[in-house]
Amino acid sequence: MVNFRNVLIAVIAAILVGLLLMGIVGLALQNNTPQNLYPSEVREYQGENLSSMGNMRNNAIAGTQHIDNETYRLNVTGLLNTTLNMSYDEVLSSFQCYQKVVTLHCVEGWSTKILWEGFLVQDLLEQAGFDPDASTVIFYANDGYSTALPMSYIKDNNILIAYKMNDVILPSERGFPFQLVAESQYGYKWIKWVTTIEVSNDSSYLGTWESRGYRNNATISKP
Ligand SMILES: Nc1nc2c(c(=O)[nH]1)N[C@H]1C(S)=C(S)[C@@H](COP(=O)(O)O)O[C@H]1N2
Ligand SMILES: [Mo]
Repeated sequence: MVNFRNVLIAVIAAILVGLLLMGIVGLALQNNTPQNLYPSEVREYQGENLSSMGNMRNNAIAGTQHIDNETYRLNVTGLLNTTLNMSYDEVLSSFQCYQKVVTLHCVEGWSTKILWEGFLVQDLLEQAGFDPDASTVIFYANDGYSTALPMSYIKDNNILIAYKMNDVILPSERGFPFQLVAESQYGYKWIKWVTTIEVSNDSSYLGTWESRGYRNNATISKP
């Protein structure tokens, strides 16, 4: 005769083992859930949805630059009263910072809408006593990349040089320590890993992509 007590124990044991297995499988599945690479980024600002940093491309000419904030210097040079040579911390503590939601459009056709935080390029130039008649501002980066923009564009549009995006300090792959937020200009003007800003009268200076055939005037035509 079947021992009712043994059957009951077997059934309970089977249920317990089943629950345990479901728990293990569940945990494994949970651990496989993709995590955001930038968990503290903001995705909404004043009612506007922002792009995620994790979805951005990176097709820099020489790959990601890894800049050490301890040894980094930002040089401001050219047609100025004094040249500036500032550490990362000096830049961060010397200028009023501003926030702006601006979309980057690459000529390849993709775009990304980000909350930027940084300093006015004009404030940096003012600190150095720039020649107000100079025509051009040339930017150079750690990977040998460069680009130039008219001084009037920099002055008239509150152009930022950013150290944060979506409330996160720029990661190396996104241009740490600074990326130019070249609002209304195609992505190749948004120079990353900026090391030098030069005030110049060479309005025919051509940057990296400009000298390879992309228009020096990279203004995005409104649809
Ligand atoms: N130093 C440097 N900055 C650069 C580039 C580069 O190759 N080197 N590529 C530019 C181009 S073509 C684009 S579209 C944007 C892309 O910025 P993102 O990689 O942060 O999205 O960076 C720009 N800034
Ligand atoms: Mo680009």
